[in-house]
Amino acid sequence: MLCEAVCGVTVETEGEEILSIRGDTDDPFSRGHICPKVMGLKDVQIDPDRIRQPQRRTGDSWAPVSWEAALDEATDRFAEVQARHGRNSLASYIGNPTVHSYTALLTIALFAKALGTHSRFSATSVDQLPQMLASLEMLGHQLLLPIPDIDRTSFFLVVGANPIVSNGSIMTAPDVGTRLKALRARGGKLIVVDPRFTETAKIADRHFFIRPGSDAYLLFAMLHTIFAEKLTRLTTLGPHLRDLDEVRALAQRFSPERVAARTGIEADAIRALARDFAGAPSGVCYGRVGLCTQEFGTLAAWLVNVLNIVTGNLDRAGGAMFTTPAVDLVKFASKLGERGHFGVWKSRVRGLPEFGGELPSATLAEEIETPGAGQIRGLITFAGNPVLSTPNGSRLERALPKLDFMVSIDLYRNETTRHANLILPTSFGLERDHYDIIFYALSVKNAARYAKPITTPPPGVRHDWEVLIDLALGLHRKGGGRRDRKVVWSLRALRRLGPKRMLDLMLRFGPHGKGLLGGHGLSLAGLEAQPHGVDLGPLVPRLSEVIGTADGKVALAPPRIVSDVPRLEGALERSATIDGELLLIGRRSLRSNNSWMHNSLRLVKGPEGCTLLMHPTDAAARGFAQGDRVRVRSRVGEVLVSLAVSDEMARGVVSLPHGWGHARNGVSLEVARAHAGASVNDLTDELFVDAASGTASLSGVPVTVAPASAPA
Ligand SMILES: Nc1nc2c(c(=O)[nH]1)N[C@H]1C(S)=C(S)[C@@H](COP(=O)(O)OP(=O)(O)OC[C@H]3O[C@@H](n4cnc5c(=O)[nH]c(N)nc54)[C@H](O)[C@@H]3O)O[C@H]1N2
Ligand SMILES: Nc1nc2c(c(=O)[nH]1)N[C@H]1C(S)=C(S)[C@@H](COP(=O)(O)OP(=O)(O)OC[C@H]3O[C@@H](n4cnc5c(=O)[nH]c(N)nc54)[C@H](O)[C@@H]3O)O[C@H]1N2
Ligand SMILES: [Mo]
Repeated sequence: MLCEAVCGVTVETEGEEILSIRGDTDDPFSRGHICPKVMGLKDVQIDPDRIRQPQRRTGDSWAPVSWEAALDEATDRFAEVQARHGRNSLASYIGNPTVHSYTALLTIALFAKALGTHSRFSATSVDQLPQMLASLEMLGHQLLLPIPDIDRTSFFLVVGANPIVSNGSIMTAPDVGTRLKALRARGGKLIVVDPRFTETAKIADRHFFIRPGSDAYLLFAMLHTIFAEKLTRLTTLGPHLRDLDEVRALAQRFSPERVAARTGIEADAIRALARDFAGAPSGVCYGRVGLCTQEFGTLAAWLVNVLNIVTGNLDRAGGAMFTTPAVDLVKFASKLGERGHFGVWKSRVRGLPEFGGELPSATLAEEIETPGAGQIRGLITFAGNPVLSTPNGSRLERALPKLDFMVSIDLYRNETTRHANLILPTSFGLERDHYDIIFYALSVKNAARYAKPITTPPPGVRHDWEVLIDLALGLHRKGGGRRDRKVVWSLRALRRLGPKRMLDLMLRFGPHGKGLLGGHGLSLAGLEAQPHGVDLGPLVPRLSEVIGTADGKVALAPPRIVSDVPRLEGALERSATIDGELLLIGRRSLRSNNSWMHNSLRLVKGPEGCTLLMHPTDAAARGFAQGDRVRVRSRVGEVLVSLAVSDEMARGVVSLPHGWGHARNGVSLEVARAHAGASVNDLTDELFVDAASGTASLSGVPVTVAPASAPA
């Protein structure tokens, strides 16, 4: 409900009161595991600052308003914006918690179609976009994401992910710590490549510090070695690969010697790592946020796949596999002809490519600020906080007041939603039924579980899907949005029948389903009868059944990705920093969830969460001591934070977590304001993107660090 690990919980209630939340020991997948974040389920639900009735802003003051009046005003104003300035002048930003609500997910695509705008943004372009793009270009479907088979692998190479804290991402793996310990107990190896000696690195066999943003060089050099030493293992996949020679030729240009200085990893170590990986009985390379949100994120995500493929590890046990989920989104979308698209149109101001109909969030502020046809004048945010989560959030914060009208569908009046004219509040967590449609599709085992609502939503809120549909249909009635009868018909049908019926159909017609008439297999009623969830077995090879490329082959060197290799090569000799600069990266904490759990006292109390980590040598060179207040500056801005000196950090690299910075005006989060911290995205740069995809380069931002007393 708020985490990718889908851990089962047992909730004890008395009436509407939640007495306790514990790990469900009968859940076959999560086996009773939970983490501190689980208490967010209760704390957010009962939070006095939570919005429980629509709110309307006049100037700086807020007043409750009825749903009817709110929806009427919102659709009036947005229809007017679109009538005057064209459909693209209305924008939407869809945030991360959307993926935790199956009802929102089943509605959001129709909602987007109904708005009929090209000005769509989401958290994807500050997150996994490069992985989706690599899948689209290589495998023919943006959702066909390879998942590490960690329960059976003998070599797990983790590059730019920290599953011990994040609980695993695009790798649904509840209790991942126990799974990684089991890997080592059976003689397997866990290797971590990260500019910080992370919590995951601490339980690994080996950790390599890497210079931020240089993963594509490392991966290329590993491939260089594998090709040069003839360590490829093409197995049964061989005949189904395209462009192997082209990849070999590209890898030839990146010898371990050539990339050693740039990556900070010695040539011999790179060679040894390549040999160990290729020589392991099975192995899988896995990258996540640190790999994606960097200057060469698309190349790095592509090379991770290439490495798994040429070592014979794609689509086989212990390698990178494809989940066979009970709700098979890849198959459903393929049937509808929706495999994804890329670069079909470009952003108006900077010309960055759309992906799956969305533009990079790094362009949102400039699209609001820059006059001309298509300038954004209306905005709907849904479960998102882009002021804290997208690069140069301060610029976006300055741009939002320039909008003609803004609506936020959210639980809180926070750094973003406080700029809205209307906030429309939704139900949350235990107040609604739940099925992890996305995370069971990215899971290290095939599994499924459906949960009924446990408590009743406050009377003044509505379910997220109801709000989305009512906005879309209202807009349509007033002449806004796209004139598409099929979409309107579908929205009406969904409003009448509800997403639960749709989920049932998707389960019945999924790979484990029972169909319409009966027989064995899953249906919603069947899942309801098994509240602890069902184990649907280990991952099985299935690439040939789901691959979406025209010729059914895996494209190893997709032109739209390899055309970015010259940029990578061109940057090899260039230093990322000038004298005195450090490279900034992020980090996550077990007691925090992006930007929206800092209002839970039990999660934020204790040691300060938002500190700048710095290596002792770098601190000494600047005369800093533990706990000093420091001023961190980048091209776009500066923040004041406390310093934590730590040899966890690579030299020349500093780390600041994201999601903080709650001291802004107008924010109604009492606890979070008292533990405000500063926003790392006041330092990240909206112009620093992975040029291939437009994904924000949140990692590897050059900064200087001075004493707080230094002039601002
Ligand atoms: N407790 C908690 N759990 C969460 C979240 C949360 O906020 N809190 N957020 C959830 C979300 S939305 C997501 S997407 C996932 C993310 O899941 P992960 O990707 O596993 O989480 P991160 O902690 O961001 O891990 C990224 C790692 O990349 C490293 N890194 C940074 N730059 C580079 C680089 O250039 N190269 C390499 N090799 N490494 C680099 C960082 O030091 C960090 O250790 O976590 C989810 N789980
Ligand atoms: N520098 C830096 N920036 C990052 C990252 C990083 O590692 N470093 N990580 C990036 C990643 S991976 C992600 S996913 C993004 C997240 O970016 P966003 O999705 O923009 O931000 P969140 O902090 O997840 O904010 C979620 C919002 O949804 C609301 N909300 C929670 N539950 C519900 C619900 O059920 N319904 C509704 N309607 N609203 C709800 C919360 O109140 C909050 O306002 O941040 C990105 N930004
Ligand atoms: Mo994310």
